[in-house]
Amino acid sequence: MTRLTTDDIQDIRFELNAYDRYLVSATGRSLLGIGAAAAGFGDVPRFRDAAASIRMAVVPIRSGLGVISGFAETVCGILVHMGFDAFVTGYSDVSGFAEAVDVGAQVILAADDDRFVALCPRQGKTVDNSRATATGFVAGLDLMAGGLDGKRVLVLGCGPVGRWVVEALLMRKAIVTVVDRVAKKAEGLAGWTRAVFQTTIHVGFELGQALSTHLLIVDTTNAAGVIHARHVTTDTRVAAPGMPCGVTSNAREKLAGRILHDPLQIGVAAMACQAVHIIREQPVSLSPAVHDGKSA
Ligand code: 2YG
Repeated sequence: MTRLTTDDIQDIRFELNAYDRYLVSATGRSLLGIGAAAAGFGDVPRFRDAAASIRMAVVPIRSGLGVISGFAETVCGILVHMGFDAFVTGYSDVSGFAEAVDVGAQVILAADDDRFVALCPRQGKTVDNSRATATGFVAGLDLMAGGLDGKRVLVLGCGPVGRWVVEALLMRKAIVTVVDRVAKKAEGLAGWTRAVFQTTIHVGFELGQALSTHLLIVDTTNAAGVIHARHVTTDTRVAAPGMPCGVTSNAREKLAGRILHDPLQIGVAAMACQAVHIIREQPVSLSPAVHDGKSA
């Protein structure tokens, strides 16, 4: 799990209109549209109305390595840009959670050193950034490629994001090959998909050969310089949620508008849209409130 730096994120919230223009040129949809697609919403305008009525709070967390300057403000800026009623709590940590609930936030976003989640307390549900990032980037690749059904897709990296990327690809009936620097991790992921989805994915053992034989690639690694210009053709499309970006600058130039990469935006957009989906599916928790261990 890569820890972002202030440098990685400090300009994001001021460049969201330009980023939307890029996303529309690459995928036909904006950040909201990609997030909505990741959460299974086809009709964006209807979704936008729902979004405006849902208040979201971002709570700075000081545990562990502490606050990343600009992190909460950037997450909030992405949500406001998408049309949500979002704010950063004045307090951090537990006081921030209490503040969020006191002002009626239905979704509370917070990150410590290990997890970045969107909480839906009234529904008793959480949305994890790793899984949302995976679904967001796969939705974007799907839009860039005009559908993934029956298409061969290469996934680099078999960590948490890689696993959820494979799940999202299999749900779109893609033909998946995974590669990881640690062969055992790739084999482990193949075993998991056989057990959970009764589906076989292919394990690639030679990175260069795998890159040269795939036009659709998802890079979830935290390595720089994995995808080079020699691996890129005019039909190659890359979704790269990994930080730092695994695509070299020459390869990015060659890819032109056929690459998706950002440190936070698509993942946050997918988290927010998934939270809206949870709230619309289940306006309030149906399970009886439990106090002192007894049902109320
Ligand atoms: O509240 C704060 O400012 C800090 N406690 C945030 C710490 C976030 C640490 N995690 C990361 O930097 C990334 N895993 C965030 C998600 C990146 C998605 N590609």
